[in-house]
Amino acid sequence: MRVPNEIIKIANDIRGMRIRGAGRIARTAANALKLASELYEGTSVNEYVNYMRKVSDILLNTRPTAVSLPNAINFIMSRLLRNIDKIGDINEAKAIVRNAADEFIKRSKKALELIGEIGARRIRDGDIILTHCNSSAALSIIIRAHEMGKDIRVFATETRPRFQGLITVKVLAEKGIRVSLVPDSAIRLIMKKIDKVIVGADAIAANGAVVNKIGTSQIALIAHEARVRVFVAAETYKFSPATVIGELITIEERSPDEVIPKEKLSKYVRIKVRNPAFDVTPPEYVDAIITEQGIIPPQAAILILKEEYGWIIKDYLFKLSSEDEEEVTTK
Ligand code: RUB
Repeated sequence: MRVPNEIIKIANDIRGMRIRGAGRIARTAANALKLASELYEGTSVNEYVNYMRKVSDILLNTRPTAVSLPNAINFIMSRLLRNIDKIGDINEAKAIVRNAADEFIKRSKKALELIGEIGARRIRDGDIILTHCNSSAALSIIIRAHEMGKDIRVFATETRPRFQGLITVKVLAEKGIRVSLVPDSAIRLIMKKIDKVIVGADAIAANGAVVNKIGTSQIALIAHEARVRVFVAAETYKFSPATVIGELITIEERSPDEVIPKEKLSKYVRIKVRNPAFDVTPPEYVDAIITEQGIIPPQAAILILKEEYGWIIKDYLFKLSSEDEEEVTTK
């Protein structure tokens, strides 16, 4: 069966950033799998599995950096594939996908709430916080601290070239939080005022390195210089199991049009415009990662990975060792 237009539209919305932010991308993908499953009209379980794999690939090919996307898809598809021998008919297969998608979305929303609760306890009355881009996990902490009655002030960067900082300031101002918008380039000047940096994450590697919106690593470096603490708010489904075996997280390179519109660029010759969308902050520049399971030092990322994704990691290691065997026998 061909992939329905509704799914192609969702994939295009993620690619075009009409749906954005790692957590939201993950929940949207879970919903898309559920919708695709409901729209499937055939009766063969095998064909259904192939169709669901195709839908998964289309969703996976939208944005490469947010690890929440493959983690959400794996959460659902692994439940289907693990039970494949026991599935009697198509309705049973569809029920597995529906329940897994609902469970993922429910857990994801609960995680955001818990991160808010846990993180807000780290905020002191009078704190001045700096945030970058637009992260629902980081906002959950800031908003919860405000709800607890703490008197806080926030600086938010514009976050060029897509200006997600404008969403952040709007949300915070609507909550009644005092907030100032600053250009990305003003960070070193204003860092003197800041008590804590709180940002989100698209991916966290096994060594605790944090991948987030371009500019995050500069902010962390400047914070380090000024002895300001850097907190990363991230659900456990932002942790990347593939990094345990040394895979790198792909940094998305987006269209140059986002930096300078085509008509303007044509006035300049022999210029290449680059637009990397994310960067990597080394663990040394991160003080703590706030997850729904508690606060961990970045160096403990591997423990979260072992607990949450031990089964995937075992799978990777098994594949690697069978590749080794193949190499030996073909030599
Ligand atoms: C968004 C971004 C956010 C993380 C975390 O990038 O870098 O900080 O995705 O967000 P983009 P959340 O706008 O390119 O998607 O905490 O909402 O998951």
